[in-house]
Amino acid sequence: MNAPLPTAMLHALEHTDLDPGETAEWREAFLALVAAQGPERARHMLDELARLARAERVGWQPGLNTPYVNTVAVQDQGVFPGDLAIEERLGSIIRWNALAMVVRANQAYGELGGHIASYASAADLFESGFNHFFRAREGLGAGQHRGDLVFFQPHSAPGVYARAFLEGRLSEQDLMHYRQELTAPQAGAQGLSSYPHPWLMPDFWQFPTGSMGIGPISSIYHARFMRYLTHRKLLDCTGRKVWGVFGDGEMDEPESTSALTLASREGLDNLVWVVNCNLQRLDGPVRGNGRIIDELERLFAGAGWNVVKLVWGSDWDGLFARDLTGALVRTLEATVDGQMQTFAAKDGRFNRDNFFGQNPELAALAQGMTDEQIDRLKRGGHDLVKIHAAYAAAAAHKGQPTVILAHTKKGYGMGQAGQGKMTTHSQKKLDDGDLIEFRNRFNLPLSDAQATGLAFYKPQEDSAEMQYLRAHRQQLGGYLPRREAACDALPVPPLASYAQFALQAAGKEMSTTMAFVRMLGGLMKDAALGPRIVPIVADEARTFGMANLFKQVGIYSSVGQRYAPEDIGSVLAYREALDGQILEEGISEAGAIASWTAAATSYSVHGLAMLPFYIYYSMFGFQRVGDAIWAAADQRARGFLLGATSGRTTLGGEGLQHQDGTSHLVAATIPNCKAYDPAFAGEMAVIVDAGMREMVTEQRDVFYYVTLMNENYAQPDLPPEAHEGVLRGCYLFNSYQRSPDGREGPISSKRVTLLGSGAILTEVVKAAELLAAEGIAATVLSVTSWSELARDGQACEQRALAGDAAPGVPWLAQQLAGTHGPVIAATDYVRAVPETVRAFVPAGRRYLTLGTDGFGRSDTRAALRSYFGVDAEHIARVARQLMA
Ligand SMILES: Cc1ncc(C[n+]2csc(CCOP(=O)(O)OP(=O)(O)O)c2C)c(N)n1
Ligand SMILES: [Mg+2]
Repeated sequence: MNAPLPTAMLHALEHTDLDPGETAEWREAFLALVAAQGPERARHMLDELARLARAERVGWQPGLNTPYVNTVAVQDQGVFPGDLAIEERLGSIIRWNALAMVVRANQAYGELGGHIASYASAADLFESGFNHFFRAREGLGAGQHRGDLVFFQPHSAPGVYARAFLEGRLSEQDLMHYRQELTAPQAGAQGLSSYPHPWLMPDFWQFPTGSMGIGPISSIYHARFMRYLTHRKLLDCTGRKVWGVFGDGEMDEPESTSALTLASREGLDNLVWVVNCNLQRLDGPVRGNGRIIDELERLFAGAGWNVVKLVWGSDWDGLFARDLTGALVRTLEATVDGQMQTFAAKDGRFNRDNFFGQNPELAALAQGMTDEQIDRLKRGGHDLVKIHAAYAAAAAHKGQPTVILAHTKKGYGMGQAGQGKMTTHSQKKLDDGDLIEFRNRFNLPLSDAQATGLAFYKPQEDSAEMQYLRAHRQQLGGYLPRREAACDALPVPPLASYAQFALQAAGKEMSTTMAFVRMLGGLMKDAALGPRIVPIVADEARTFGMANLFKQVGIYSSVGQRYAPEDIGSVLAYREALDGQILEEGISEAGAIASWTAAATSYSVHGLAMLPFYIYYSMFGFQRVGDAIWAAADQRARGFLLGATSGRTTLGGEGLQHQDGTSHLVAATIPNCKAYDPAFAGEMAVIVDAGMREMVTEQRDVFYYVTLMNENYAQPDLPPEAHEGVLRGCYLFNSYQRSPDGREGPISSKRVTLLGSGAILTEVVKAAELLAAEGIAATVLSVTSWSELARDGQACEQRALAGDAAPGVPWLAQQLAGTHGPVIAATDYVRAVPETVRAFVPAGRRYLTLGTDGFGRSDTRAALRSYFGVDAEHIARVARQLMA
């Protein structure tokens, strides 16, 4: 969608030319064609020439870069629909309050931190969106807009607070408690979180972006999930957009760019990214020796995105128009970002001498301008008119996602104190002179005393500014960001209706993975809940025996299935469909978890509760994408993560990089994650049932992590009285005692208690049988969740410390109360997992943990369990030693 460039710019792009005369003839012919027959014919001719060039193998490749100028040509800009003067005044006020908020916090407490320079560069990009594009949710009723999704650059949060202050959504007291969430309530204020954190500000922030890279990938999968909802006819999301403002430095995160081709492949024209190209990151230039805008243009264009470059402000239009020799474009194209940053950091005089002074043509261009005017030449991302034109082009673009590459200055307007300075990212102190200069720079109606005193400024309610701000937000559906949680509560079918086979397994052999997949198949048939289930896999459905679901519910594809699958006649046929239910994400755990997050937060983002089950190799979860799970927790996700083929010895031959011995350790560190390691299908069924109720019926902001095994073994019945224990973390599984002659005998004086979880519970049971045969009575507790046991124990402890007269007895202690002897705990995870409950083992009882510390390796399960010391033999030996 590149607009024609003035002829002069074409001159600028000339290469070394062996026959300029001939070149001129070709050029004239082409220009004549454009003039006479228009761009369509010209494009046709170029296509034809390109085809010929390829056929003749001349080795020509089309470049992906366009000239270093705005994509939207001046003549295509359209009329700016706002009041520029008012918007600029509003922008200045918001800039000021954002700055004042950060400087104040740091004057009071130097340790609080915060950022000024990022928002200073992004302010106009945000404000254009707020005034003209970002739609808020009107409501959940028919015909009401459910709102755009807006991802904000995290360290620009002060600007979003400053706007909410003008909107009357935050008070001056709130602004004074930026980054002071604990102290704020004492002053009757709301603390403002450092970055967008829905966990900390659940009525405000929707999307956590504080960890670079997670916002970008998340925005793509949210946009795709909206398509999924629409195609499955669950919710019509047409007309809603996902906007994301991200940093140019942030684009270096692998997550940022890893799903670009998914966005274009899916034709996500509901997605617009604005990359704030202030040319700097924290330490220095993003690409000092190159140009980040060029690099990103090639990357995004190559990935199939619509690229809109927003490089220069309106006051450059005249310069380009007067530049008949192309010197300006040529010079800009020869200027690397490190140098551009220096130009940003210096004054008008310096720029006249060192930029425009580079050659006589440029010097002539600058002749009519004062140093002040040169200093104020705006980059595209600071010009509200140009920004509006770029956003409008992006919003109207069909068939592709759009990225707007917005050229800005980091620390814009911070003058000597920070604009374009290497250290500007962390600048949060401004002296009186700097503050006065900033006030002057943005014409703020503040006295010297108010400026140096960092007074917040809010125009009168009846002022033109406030009326403008309110009217524009009203037109766009209300204020934003605003997180909501209202959604429909979903009924969960009775457990027996889909899991009877697991509860009364009667010794049938199966793995917990098989049981889970069978249950999932049953649940998806439930008329109410079924359609809301979102099964997600990262190219491992066959590994987990889920291929039957392909045919049953289909794999989501935005284009249906355009081929006859090889296995078309089979009951397991690979069926893709527009209304397919399974999200098959391919080999991208980062993508799959982003997808899961989109589904798991649908209740809030769309007002429609969905229930995702993402099943994956447990090793590639918390270890591989732990930070993304942490962000999902922040976003108050509700759904199931199923860590399949779990355990360090149970996966068998797969070895060091596949065998997970730690995921439960990490899961335990996430406050709203409930993690379970059930041994049996019945336990798993009870956990899934409770989880569904808690999340979609009671609507609590928790998510469940359940590990599943691929080992087949006999599945016992689960008695109803065990259900509570399963959910609380452990229950009495069985007691084993025999007299030496092999008959059931009286209680031996030698007694031991064994705790086991997951696949190792079967080893524990075998150990108990071995011990019983030797006259040592063994009681076995099945531990379904170490972390729930630990949390419960800690809660009792906390209550006791707080002076509660009835703090309660930890569940583990209660369960151990009727048992005897030393306690031995064994798991397929590192010892640190069972160590987390040590404090809640009754006093005087020896507690010994067995686990799988060290690197995994390949061998049979038996050999691995022997090696790590978690097999029945080893457990029994340890018990004997403790008896002796
Ligand atoms: C995963 C991650 N790594 C590092 C950081 C620390 N960090 C915060 S902002 C920033 C620089 C951001 O630069 P850029 O994306 O260009 O944004 P700008 O401030 O320049 O607008 C860094 C390194 C982070 N927040 N997340
Ligand atoms: Mg940057």
